[in-house]
Amino acid sequence: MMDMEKKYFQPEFETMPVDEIKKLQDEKLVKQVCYVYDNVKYYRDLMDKKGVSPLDIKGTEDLHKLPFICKDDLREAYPYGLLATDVKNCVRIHSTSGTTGKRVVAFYTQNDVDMWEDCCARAITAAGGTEHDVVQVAYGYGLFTGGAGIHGGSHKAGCLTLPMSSGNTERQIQFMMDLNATILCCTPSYAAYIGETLHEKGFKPEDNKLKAGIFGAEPWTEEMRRDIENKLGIKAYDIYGLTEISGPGVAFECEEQNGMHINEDHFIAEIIDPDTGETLPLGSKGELVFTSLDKEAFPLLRYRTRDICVLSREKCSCGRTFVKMTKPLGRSDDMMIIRGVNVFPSQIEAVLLNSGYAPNYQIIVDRVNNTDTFDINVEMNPDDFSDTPKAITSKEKKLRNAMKAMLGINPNVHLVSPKSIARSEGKAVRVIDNRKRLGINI
Ligand code: DLL
Repeated sequence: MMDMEKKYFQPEFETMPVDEIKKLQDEKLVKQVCYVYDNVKYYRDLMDKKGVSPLDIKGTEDLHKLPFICKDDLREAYPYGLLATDVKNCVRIHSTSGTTGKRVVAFYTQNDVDMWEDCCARAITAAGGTEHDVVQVAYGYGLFTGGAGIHGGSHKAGCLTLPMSSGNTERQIQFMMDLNATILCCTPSYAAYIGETLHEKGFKPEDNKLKAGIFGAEPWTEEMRRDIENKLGIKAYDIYGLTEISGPGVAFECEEQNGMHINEDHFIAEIIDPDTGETLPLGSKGELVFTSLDKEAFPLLRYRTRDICVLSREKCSCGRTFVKMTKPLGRSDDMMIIRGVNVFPSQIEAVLLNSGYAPNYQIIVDRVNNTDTFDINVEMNPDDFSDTPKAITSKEKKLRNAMKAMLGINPNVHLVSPKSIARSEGKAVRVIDNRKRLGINI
């Protein structure tokens, strides 16, 4: 039986009546807009250009008057242009990939970290995490928000935290078994891989002490959920988030396992038509847009996530009143998530151009044994055509290292004959994502 006191991490917010949430959002929004206008020149210019003054924003119904902000703005303002406080007040930076190579950097004050960790603690508590639990954090630690966010949330939820980071599956399994991990947190594909390795080693689901998993950072299907649940003998919960807004925990699943509650006391969610920018009513499928309500270092108003989903305010049996989002159902841009890492074709193009290649390339992604495969075919320069196989291999290696430096993951690079990649009369087919056959919404 779940300890009732521990059903929610912050019940005063998580179960707040909907009209009170709205009131809280109204009040916080007015303050946040003034704060942003006063402290961020980039926003002041955007708002002035749109003819909106902070005085026009009296509550959430005025949200639509504010301009959008998107990844390109973050790139333009890199690195300090959207910072709303002095760097000396910041205690942390995290980062994710941007559209053309420049990474997005997000800053946090101590209050921002606290708020973010509270969100992650809510997710861990919703998955049954208490002081009796051992949380194995197998998300990457470092610039990626996965490790740090869940780690902080696990501390706050009072769990014993195992900061494994990702990789080294042998060690993951040894610690999982020896230290009686009860909650596993990692990307769903890594969870499936761990499950498979356990199975290959002859372990049965009942041999481990795991009871739950909190998996996110990349798209996964219901089939994958059942597979992971069966292999590990656990209940698998989805978790959503993005670096720009804080990291994991912007939204999290409860015991219903049917959509993720958005932490509405800290973020307002909207759904817009990705083509027109028009705000769509609840229940419509469209692009998810977030407005932060109390961030100090890196507040974003109407940030376009490019994730396509649907919001619903149907009463949830868990008692939480926060609006729910479906899993992302696709993207309105060309970002791919490969082995949990965000990859844009434009980054690959930038590496090719910097390395002296023409941008004639094709990316082929697939998932084999629960692991993403990542191949890039690149047309060699006509002069290189007569190179020895050894020289070509060495060029491929050089290009692969440059890709790794840009993307953070290693693709297989294949130099192919000049003019061998099909030319297209319309939009070039740069990406062949065979994971779609598995039903994954890339
Ligand atoms: O992936 C934060 C995170 C870490 C979330 C750990 C959950 C767990 P970014 O690297 O900035 O942040 O990537 C954000 O990843 O816009 C979505 O497209 C995708 N994404 C995140 N969570 C999910 C999920 C982290 N549960 C981008 N399902 C987002 C599908 C997800 N896609």
